[in-house]
Amino acid sequence: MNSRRRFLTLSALGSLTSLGSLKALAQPKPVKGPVILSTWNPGIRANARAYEVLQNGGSVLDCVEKGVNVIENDPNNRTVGIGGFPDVEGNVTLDACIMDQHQHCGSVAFLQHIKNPVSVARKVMENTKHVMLVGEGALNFALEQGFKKEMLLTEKTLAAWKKRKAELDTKLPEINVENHDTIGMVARDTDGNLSGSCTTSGAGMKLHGRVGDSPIIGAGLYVDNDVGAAAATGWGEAVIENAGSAMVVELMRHGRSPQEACEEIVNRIANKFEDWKSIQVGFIALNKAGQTGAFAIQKGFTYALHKNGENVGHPSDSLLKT
Ligand code: SD4
Repeated sequence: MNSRRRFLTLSALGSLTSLGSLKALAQPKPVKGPVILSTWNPGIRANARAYEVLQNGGSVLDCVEKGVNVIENDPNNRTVGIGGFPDVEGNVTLDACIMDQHQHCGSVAFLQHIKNPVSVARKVMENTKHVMLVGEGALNFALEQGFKKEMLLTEKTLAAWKKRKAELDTKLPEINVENHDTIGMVARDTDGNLSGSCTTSGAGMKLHGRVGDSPIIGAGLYVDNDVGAAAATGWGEAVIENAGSAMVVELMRHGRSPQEACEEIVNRIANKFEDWKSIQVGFIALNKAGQTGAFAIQKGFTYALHKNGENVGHPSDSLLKT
């Protein structure tokens, strides 16, 4: 090789190397170890259990199921599982879904009398060739699978429902206040595999038969093991209309950070939903590298993050600041 050609080859190699290292610098440094992210303050308790499941050798799918079971089993939580707020006719009807690292998912909607809908959703995923069961069919399936029929309406929620029902004649439901605390959880194990879950009693005082975003794959939850995972909370109709969680994951696929992806989809919903200032919608997102993000329309959304061995609740940033 003559010396000029040799010089050109070497400098080309040199610039390739520096471009390569620049690119490497721009990549997020992967977080080591498991990362568990969930919605709202009860997420802290759910994360703690989820982490314990992983530490005891459970899979990331076990972790997102058992983690949110803690909140489903808590009668004092008004928006999930037993003690969940009833619909306008006084029935507690639950929605939930779960999704694993192999793109498999299961879901139940409008399910009554079973306090762990997310576990029924997992059985739908694992023991049927379907993704989603609803209403009586979902209940019969749950009973066949060994779940126990229970009274989900507690004395406390019944009293609160009666009071709310009386007020409804004079006052419309306050969306932002009444529909909080659905738990969505997304997690990554030490090997980088992702799973997610979402469970709720849905919007308080909803019409009987109404199904929200939480059991809809792509709306309340989405997981793509090549990219990341996202979950939603808030006014489900706005989330469904915009395929919320699937869009957050899709934006991450195209290079957005989890935070940027959550912000972009909240902005999109605000641009498209006429009455956006009177609803709450929040997203959490996690990518393959273990980076996380959260964003909401209204102030007050919180999330719980278990990372680097610490489990901490955080306030989320929001579009409306007051
Ligand atoms: C729903 N998205 O049924 C649920 C409610 C919720 O926090 O997230 N509450 O529309």
